[in-house]
Amino acid sequence: MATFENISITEDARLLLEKTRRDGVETVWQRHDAQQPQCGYCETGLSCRICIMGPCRIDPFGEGPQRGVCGADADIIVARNLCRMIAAGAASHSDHGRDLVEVLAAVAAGKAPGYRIRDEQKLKSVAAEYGVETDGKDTLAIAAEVADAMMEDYGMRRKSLTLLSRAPEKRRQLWEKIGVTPRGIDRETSEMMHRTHMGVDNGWQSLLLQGLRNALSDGWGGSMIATEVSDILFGVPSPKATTVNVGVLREDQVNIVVHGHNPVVSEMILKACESPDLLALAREKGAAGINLAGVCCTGNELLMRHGIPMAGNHLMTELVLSTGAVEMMLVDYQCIMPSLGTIAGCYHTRMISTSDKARFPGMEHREFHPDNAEKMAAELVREAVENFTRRKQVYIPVQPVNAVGGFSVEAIVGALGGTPEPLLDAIKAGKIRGAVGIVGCNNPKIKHDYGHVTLSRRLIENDILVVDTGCVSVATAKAGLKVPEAIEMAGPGLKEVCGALGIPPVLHLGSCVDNVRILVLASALADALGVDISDLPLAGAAPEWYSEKAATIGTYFVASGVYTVLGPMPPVTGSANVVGLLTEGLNDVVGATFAVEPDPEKAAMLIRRHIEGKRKALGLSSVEV
Ligand code: BF8
Ligand code: SF4
Repeated sequence: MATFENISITEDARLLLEKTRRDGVETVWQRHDAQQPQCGYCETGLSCRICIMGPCRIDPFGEGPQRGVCGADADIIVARNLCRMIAAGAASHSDHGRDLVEVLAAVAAGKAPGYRIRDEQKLKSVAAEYGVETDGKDTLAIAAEVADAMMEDYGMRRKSLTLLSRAPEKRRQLWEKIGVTPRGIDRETSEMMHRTHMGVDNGWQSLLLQGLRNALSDGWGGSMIATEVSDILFGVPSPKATTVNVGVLREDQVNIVVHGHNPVVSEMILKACESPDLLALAREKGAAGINLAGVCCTGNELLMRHGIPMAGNHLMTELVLSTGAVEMMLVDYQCIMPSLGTIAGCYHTRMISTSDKARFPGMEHREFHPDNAEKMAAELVREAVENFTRRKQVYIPVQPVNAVGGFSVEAIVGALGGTPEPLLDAIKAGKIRGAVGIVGCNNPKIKHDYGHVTLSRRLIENDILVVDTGCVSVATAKAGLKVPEAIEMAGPGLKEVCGALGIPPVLHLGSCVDNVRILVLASALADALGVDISDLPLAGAAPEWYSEKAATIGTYFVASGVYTVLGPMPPVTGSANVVGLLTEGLNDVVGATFAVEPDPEKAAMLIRRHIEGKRKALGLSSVEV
């Protein structure tokens, strides 16, 4: 077992890890150790269990079998495995988007008490994009039609997804030319699963092209709908001050933590936490108030829109429970370790699962639906308050750190004075060299938060603006990079620009579905310059990714023209052909590639070199890296 210093760069993680050892609580890092050595066939993508003539494996050293029972070779098996990862990631985000569309439809039908249209302006602008007439119509009628039109995007009624219209013209033409224009959101995932069935698509290139189309159906479809409908129902984010790390839990208050992804649950919990009756009950029970905090992406959703404090990212979720300070944790879906119920069982914490599609051991299941959510949230918050008196010893070992979140594209453009021009001018003048979206998870294979924070620091030092989402955004906030004063850590040009605007050099764009905000921003910059996204001095990075969703995000970034550097190696090294296509060949197909570099110092060099290369090609000043 590595020392705590080697496990995480953050003080709260280290101190709480010690506590878990004292308490005899097992964490993700111990389980990761217990899994060593992990299967080399799976790691290289060379195992296949798609059918039961197998399972099969290909010997990477050329001595053992080179074909599966059906005859599939290494290229086919590796491509199929990667494509199924992409399909699973696209399905996850897009299904989350579908749940929001259902809430929007229920609101329109008057069947979702407690929810409402919080941003009519956004509803109207999205309606216009969907060709829904708004003049003289009432809000709920517009909402019903928008929900309906979005549902069509999920199926097979369209030749291409509606929101593709946001992509630069050149990009859309390219997608059309190479045959990856996504049609129905569900259709592409379904077709991906079909093609990877035994005996269907056995061209590793054609499989991977469908992988691109499937990922695009998430980025410009399911995830984009998730973000847009969340903005309509809960408001377009604007800059908000907040606090982060485990120190956001309060010793003197009832602590409720929301975990998962869909704001449909967490927004209702927030509402209940503000109820005067429940606050009075909390005081009766001896608590000074009710403190709601988030972890992971549903936490990001609340942080972006309401400044709700953030207790931690993916690898912190077990440790947050070990404080003994959490009265209740509510989860919906995605990235919720099935260990959490067991860990909560060592403390007084009540664990509640809320989604009809996600059950967990050691949790009580209390299902949320649009029609009962408001009532259910009030009941559960009441029960959390009542649980306060069962609390035993509490260990909250750190003070929270300040951060600013809430940078939607609308907010960024607003901060720039209403157009992206000032940002472009700064890029043209070389004050800002370019911008990088750092996204994704934590992974016990990588020192917790080290990749995110190191890469962000190196980029801002070199005048590269960083925008981040998901678990990255928690890491950089904890490291103090998300306050306006963090410009002191930036290079002179970025410092000057961010200083003048009063914004941090690392901007929080939201949850993982909100990666689409990066696509929208990139499109706005490309349009303003009259070029394609792949011409811009931009890059993406996922320094600590673990999930299928992150694989999909990386793929839609690359398919949209954004060079993307991954930290952990995806399971593809068993096929030199697949590796070659992903890291070189795609340049000729979509004008961008993947790179893999686990060392964030080296990843920063790769990205800087890429950005300077793009600057040069645009005729802008460039430096040798
Ligand atoms: O969607 S960054 S660990 S919490 S997958 Fe999960 Fe990864 Fe975090 Fe959010 Ni995204
Ligand atoms: Fe083996 Fe082919 Fe079946 Fe995969 S699909 S398990 S390679 S027989």
